[in-house]
Amino acid sequence: MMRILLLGGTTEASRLAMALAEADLEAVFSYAGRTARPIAQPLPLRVGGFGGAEGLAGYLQSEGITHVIDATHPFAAQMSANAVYACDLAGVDLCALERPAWQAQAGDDWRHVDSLAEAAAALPDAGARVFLAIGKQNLAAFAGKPENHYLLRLVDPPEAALPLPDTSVEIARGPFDAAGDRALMQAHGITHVVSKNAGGSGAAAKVEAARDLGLPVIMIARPEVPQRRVLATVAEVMSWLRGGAHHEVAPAAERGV
Ligand code: 3Y8
Ligand code: NAP
Repeated sequence: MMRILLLGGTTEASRLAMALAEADLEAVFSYAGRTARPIAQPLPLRVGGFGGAEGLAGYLQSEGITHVIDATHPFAAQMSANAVYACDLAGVDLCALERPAWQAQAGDDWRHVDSLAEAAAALPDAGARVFLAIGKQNLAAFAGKPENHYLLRLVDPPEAALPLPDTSVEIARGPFDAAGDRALMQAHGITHVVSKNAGGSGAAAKVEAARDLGLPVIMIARPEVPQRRVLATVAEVMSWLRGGAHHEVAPAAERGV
């Protein structure tokens, strides 16, 4: 009997959750608990860490999970690494549902960097007005450049003091659109955009808006994650579950449902 753990937190994870629910497959959706009110899902939900890779391996065994789908964000590298290790340990099938990285297009002025520290180093020392739309977990990396103004976009209001002295804070949850981001960036006189190469559509608006406005984007490349099976669409994951994976499951028609 197939029992799926879906590691979520992205647009693709939410789309896959719909497909699993419609196919009446047994699955549980997992959030890290990073936000106060995550989007509801059409699957049973669990929220919070597992307690490292060992904790995840224990969860897989105690919950009788047969398949893990890692549909977390490309920058959720720790979760993805833990999933590879835990599935290996527990002998559970794993596949990642991952959207391709964005590629620079005509009109883009990207500065490619490999880390948050390099992104901070790529900024002017003072006087810039920076759209820092990378969430709240990584702001400390920019504390070395306090002479710039930062427009921060956060999912929830910050509880603690921010590590940057000169900020405007926008509380908003994606997905975002280019027109809205263009207006936001003009209203704040933005001169630089910092972005993770998240891929997908939910975070792309600021990159499109920067192209329209002729602004430079400091684009942070994705962190490395260990080798695992990677699929790019919900359809591929559904056929993997029905066919390629070790535990066979008959198509719905044959199951008489
Ligand atoms: C808790 C679940 C869905 C998922 C929607 C996607 C799209 C909208 C765009 C910007 C960039 C950013 C951030 C972003 C986007 C989607 C997707 C995506 C980027 C929620 C969600 C959770 C999170 C966690 C949050 C991080 C932060 C990153 C904000 C829910 C809304 C910047 C990534 O304030 C914080 O602490 C935010 C933390 C991790 C990155 C960071 O390191 O700070 N996502 N985002 C997940 C959990 O608990 O497991 O609350 O509903 C999901 C989505 N955010 O179902 O439609 O798929 O990418 N999320 C980035 O791309 O740089 C915003 O502002 O332009
Ligand atoms: P991370 O740094 O890779 O993971 C740190 C720890 O958070 C993990 O080791 C795990 O704790 C816990 N965790 C992460 N994702 C989890 C999940 N889906 N379910 C249960 N526990 C999870 O992760 P992150 O970058 O903070 O991302 C956290 C969540 O936000 C993920 O759902 C991700 O998809 C979503 N998200 C992240 C970004 C981003 O830019 N990072 C963007 C959009 C959405 P334990 O070790 O205790 O198991």
